[in-house]
Amino acid sequence: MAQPHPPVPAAADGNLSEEFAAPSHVEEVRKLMAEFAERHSASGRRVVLITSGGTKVPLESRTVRFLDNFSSGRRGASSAEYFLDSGYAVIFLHRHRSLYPFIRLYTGVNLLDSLRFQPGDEGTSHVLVDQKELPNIAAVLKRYQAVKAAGLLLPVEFNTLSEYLHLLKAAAQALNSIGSNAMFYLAAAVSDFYIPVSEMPEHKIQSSNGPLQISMKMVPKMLKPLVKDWAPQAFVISFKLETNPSILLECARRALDTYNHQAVVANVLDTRHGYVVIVTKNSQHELILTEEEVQKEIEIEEKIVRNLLPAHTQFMNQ
Ligand code: PAZ
Repeated sequence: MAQPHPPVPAAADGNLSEEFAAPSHVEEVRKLMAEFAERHSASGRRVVLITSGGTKVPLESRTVRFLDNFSSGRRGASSAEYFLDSGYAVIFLHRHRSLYPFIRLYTGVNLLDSLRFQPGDEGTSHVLVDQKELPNIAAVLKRYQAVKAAGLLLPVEFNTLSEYLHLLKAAAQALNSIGSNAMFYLAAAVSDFYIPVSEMPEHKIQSSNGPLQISMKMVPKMLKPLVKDWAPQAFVISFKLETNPSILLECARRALDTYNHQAVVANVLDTRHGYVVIVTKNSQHELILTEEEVQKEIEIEEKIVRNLLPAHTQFMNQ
C-alpha cells in the first residue's frame, strides 16, 4: 500500500532561502549556459539539460560527515552520449567525480596499466596505448574530440546540495529563451532532506555525547517553479526511483499530477539499468533490455533517449 504523502514543502515559489547559499560563480555559469543554449538553438539544434549523480548533505558546518546516496551518474553520463549522437547540444550538470560521458566507459581501469612506455631516438620517448586494456579507445576518443571541437557539451559541476539547487535554477532560467527547443532530463538523485545551517553544529559531532539523533527538513521541490515559472515552454522529464516496485507507477503518476510536466522515467533500484517505464499523462511505456541486448552491450539509456525524441518533436510542434 502507498504511504501517506506529505504536502510539497515551502519554496515551491522557487525562492531559495538563506539556508541554501548560492555558489559564487552562479552568475558566470548562468551566462555561459544562456550563450550556449542561444548559439545552438539559433543554428537549429535542440538543447538538453541533464542532471546527473547524487548529492551530499553535510551534518556539520565544518564538514567531516555527510549523508550521501547510491547514484553513480551512469544514467546521466550515458544518456548525454545518446543525446549527442541524436544531434542535441548537452549541458551536463553533474556531481563532482560522478561518471562523465565517454570516459565513463573506462571506469575502474588503471590508466597506468593501459599505457606502454617506449624510448625513442635522441632521448625522446613515446607513450603508447594498449587497446586491449582500453577497448574501442580510438573510436571513443574520436567521438569525444568531435563533440569537443563542435562545442556540443557544456559540463557544469556541483558539489553540495545548495550548489545543485542554485545551478539548476540558473540553468532553467538560462534555457527559457529557447522555449520548447529545450529539454530537461532530471536524472540526478537529489536528497529530499537536509539540515538547515542554523541547526547544524559547527564542529565535528562528538561520539562522547552518545547516540546521534538528527532532525532534517525537506528540500524544496524545484520541479514546480521550473515548470511553472522558469522554463514554462520546455519539455521536462523527471525521474522517479523506488525500491518497492508496487508503488512505483503510482508515485510517478502523482509526480505528473503535481508538477504538470511531460513525462516521468520510473525505475526500481535493483533493476534500473535493465528496465524503466516512461509514464506520461496518457500512457505508460515499458522499456526492457533483453539478454541478447545485454550481450551486445546495448544500454537502456539508448532506448530511453530514442523514446523521448519523437515526443519532444511532437511537443515542439504543438
Ligand atoms: O546514477 P545511476 O545511474 O546510478 O542511477 C540513476 C538514477 C536511479 C539515480 C535515476 O535513474 C533516477 O531515478 N533518478 C531520480 C531519483 C529520485 O530522486 O527518485
